[in-house]
Amino acid sequence: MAPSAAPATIAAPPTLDELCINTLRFLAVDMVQKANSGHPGLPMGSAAMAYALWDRSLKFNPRNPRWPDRDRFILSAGHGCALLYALLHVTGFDLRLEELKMFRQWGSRTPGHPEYGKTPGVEATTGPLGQGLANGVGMAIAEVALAARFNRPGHQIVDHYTYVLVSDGDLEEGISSEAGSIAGHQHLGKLIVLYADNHITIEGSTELTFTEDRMARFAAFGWHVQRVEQSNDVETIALALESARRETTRPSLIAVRTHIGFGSPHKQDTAAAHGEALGVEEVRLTKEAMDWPVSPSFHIPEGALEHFRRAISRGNDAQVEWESRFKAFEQEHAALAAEFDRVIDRDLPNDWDIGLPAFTPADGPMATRVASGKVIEILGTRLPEMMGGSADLAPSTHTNIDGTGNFEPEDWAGRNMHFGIRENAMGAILNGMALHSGLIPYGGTFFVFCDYMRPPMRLAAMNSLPVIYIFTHDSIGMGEDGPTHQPVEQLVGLRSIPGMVVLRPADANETVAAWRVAIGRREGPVALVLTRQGLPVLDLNLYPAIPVGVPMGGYVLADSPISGRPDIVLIATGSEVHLALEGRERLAAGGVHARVVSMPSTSLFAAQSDDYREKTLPTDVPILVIEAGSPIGWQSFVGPRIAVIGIDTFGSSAPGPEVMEHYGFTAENVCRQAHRVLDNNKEGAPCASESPQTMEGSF
Ligand SMILES: Cc1ncc(C[n+]2csc(CCOP(=O)(O)OP(=O)(O)O)c2C)c(N)n1
Repeated sequence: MAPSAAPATIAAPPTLDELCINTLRFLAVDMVQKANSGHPGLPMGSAAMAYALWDRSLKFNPRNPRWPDRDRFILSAGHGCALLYALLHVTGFDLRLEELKMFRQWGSRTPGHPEYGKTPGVEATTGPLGQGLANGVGMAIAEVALAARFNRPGHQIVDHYTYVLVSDGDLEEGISSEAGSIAGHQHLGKLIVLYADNHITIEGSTELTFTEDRMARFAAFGWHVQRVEQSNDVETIALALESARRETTRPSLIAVRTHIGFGSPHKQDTAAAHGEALGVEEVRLTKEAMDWPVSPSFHIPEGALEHFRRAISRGNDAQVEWESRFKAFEQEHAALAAEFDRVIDRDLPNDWDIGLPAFTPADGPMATRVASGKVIEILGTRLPEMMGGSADLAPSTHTNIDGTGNFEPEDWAGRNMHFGIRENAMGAILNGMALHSGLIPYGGTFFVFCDYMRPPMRLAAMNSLPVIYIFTHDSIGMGEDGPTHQPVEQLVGLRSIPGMVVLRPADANETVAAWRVAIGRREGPVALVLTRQGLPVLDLNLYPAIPVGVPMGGYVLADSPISGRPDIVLIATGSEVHLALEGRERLAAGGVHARVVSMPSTSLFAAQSDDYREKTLPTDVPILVIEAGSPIGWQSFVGPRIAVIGIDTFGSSAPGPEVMEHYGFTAENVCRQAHRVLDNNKEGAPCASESPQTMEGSF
C-alpha cells in the first residue's frame, strides 16, 4: 500500500506482509482503545518498518529471550510500546493475548511503557526519550568489547547487532547527540537505528521545533545514513537494513518517512494520533478503510500468526547454530569459555576480594577518591569484566585501570572509557552495558554533576542494573571552585531514588569496604561518594568494626567509654565522621558520653533488622547528625529527637577547611549542638536554631 497523507484505500487483496503489518497495527489500536490510554499513532505508522526488521533481520529466539548472542532490539520511543507487545505476542514470546487485553492495567505484563524484567523480550526500560538510543550505544559497546575479549580466530562467539527504533522526540533530546557522537567516534558499525520520521510530536508538526537536517547531523557524527521515503515498503526497508549491516565501520541511521496514525481517516499525520485512543468510531472507520474486520477486536488472521510464529523455529535454529559454535570454541578454549559463562551470569571469581588493601594511619591523610583509585587498580586486574571511565575527569576521579588500555576504535579490548563531557549519555551507556550483560560497568564524575546523569541513574535503579558510579568532590569541603561545584542537595537526591545504594565512606578503609559492597551487589546501582580532600585513615586496630560495619550501612565506630547507654549518639557520614570522633572526645572531657555511628549508607542501614538498628541507635538516646549536605531525609529513620548539622543553602568559594568552618562543621559546633540536643531533651521542648545550617526539633 502506498503511504500518503490521505487515508489508505486497499483495492487488491492484501499480501501476507500487509496482513502481518496490519495485524500489528490493529493489535496496537485495540490495546490502546481497550485501555483508553496509550499511544496508537507511532505503532500504526511504524508497524511496517518494525515488521521488516523482526521478519527479515532480527536474530532472536522467542523461546529463549536471554540467549547471549541474540540481537538486541530497543524501542527507544517507549510510548509506542503497544507495537512491541504486539510483536512479542505474535512471534511467540511468553506473552498471551490476554496480556495484550490487559494493556496498562494493574499487575499486567504489558505496563505503560516497556519495563525491563516484567515482559519477556523487553531488553530495556524505556520511555524517557533519548535514553533508549544511548542504551543501544552501550549495548553495541558491550558487544564489541566482549567480541574483542572472547572471539578467537575461527571462533566468533560474540557476533550480534543492536537495533534501536527512535522517534523525533528521541532525536530532539540532547542525549541523542551525546550518544550519537560517541557511537560515531567509536565506529560502532553493528549499531543500527531506525528512525520513525513522522514529522509529528505532541504539540504538532516538527516544523515548530525541529528543522535541522537530521541526516546531515548524524553523518557529521560519523554515521552511515539512509532514507526510505515509503513507510510501508518492506522490501526497501529490508534492503536498507541489509546495507546497514554490510557497513561495518559506521553506525547506521535509517530514516523512514512514516505517517503517525497511518490509515486513520481523521487522525493520520496529526498530533491527535499520538497519545490517546482513536475512539470507537475512528477505530471502526480505520478498520473499514483498511479492509480489516471491525470485530472482534484483537483479531489475528491465521495466516499472519502462522507466518509470525516461524520466528520460533528460526530463533531456535539460530541459537542451536550458535551453541554448536560455542561448543567448538569450548573445546579449543575451555578456560575462556568458562570465563564467558561466568561473566554473562555476573558471577564473581573465587577470592576476588582477598587481600584488598588495609590502609594504616601512616598512609594518610588520604582522599577517599585516591583510596578508591587504588582499589580500582586491584579489582581491575582481578575482574576483567570491569569496564568504565569518566566524563573527562579521570585524573580527578581516579577511575582508570592502569595497563588495560583505552577503549577506542583501534582497540576495543581497552577497558578505560573516555566518555567525553557527556554525563547523561555516560549514564545511559553504562545502563546499556549492564543490560547487555558480561561487564561490570562504572563511570565517574564530580558529585555535583550527577545531576546531569540523573535520568539514567533513575532508570538504572528501575531496571535493577548493577552499575557503579564514582562521584568525587563530594561536599563543600572540596573548596575553592565554589558553590557551582559544591554538592549540597545531591546526597538526599540520590538517596531518594528507590533501589539506589549510596555509600559515602569516611576514610580509605571504609572505601575498600564500600567497593566490596558495590562489586558484590548483583542487582541495582551503587553510588560511591568520595572526597577530594585528604582524610585521616582510621586505624583498623582501633576500629576493627569497619569491614563488617560498612555493609550494614551504619555501625558503632566508637562507643561511650562506659558500658551501657551513651548520653548521645553522633551519626556522621564521610568526612564528617572525623569531626564526630573529635567532638566525642571533647564531650567526654565535659563528662558527656557520646557514641559515634558511622553511616556510609542510610538505605543499607534501614534494611537491617529492628534489633540491629535499635542496638546501634537506641530509641531513647538523643541524636546529632553531622553531614555536609542537605539535612532533609535524616528525620525519616533516626528517631524522635534529633538535630542535624547540615546545609540548607548553597556552598561558598574559599579553601575547603574554611568553608567547612563557616558552615558549622567544627568539633566545637558538634560539641555545642550536642549539648543543645541534650538540654532540649531534658526540657522536653525544642529551642531555636543557632545557625541556619543547624536543623533541629522533633520529627
Ligand atoms: C524525556 C522525555 N520528555 C518528555 C516526554 C513526554 N513525551 C512522550 S512522547 C513525546 C513526543 C512525541 O513525539 P515523537 O517522539 O515524535 O513521537 P510520536 O509523536 O511519533 O509518537 C513527549 C514529549 C518523554 N517521554 N520523555
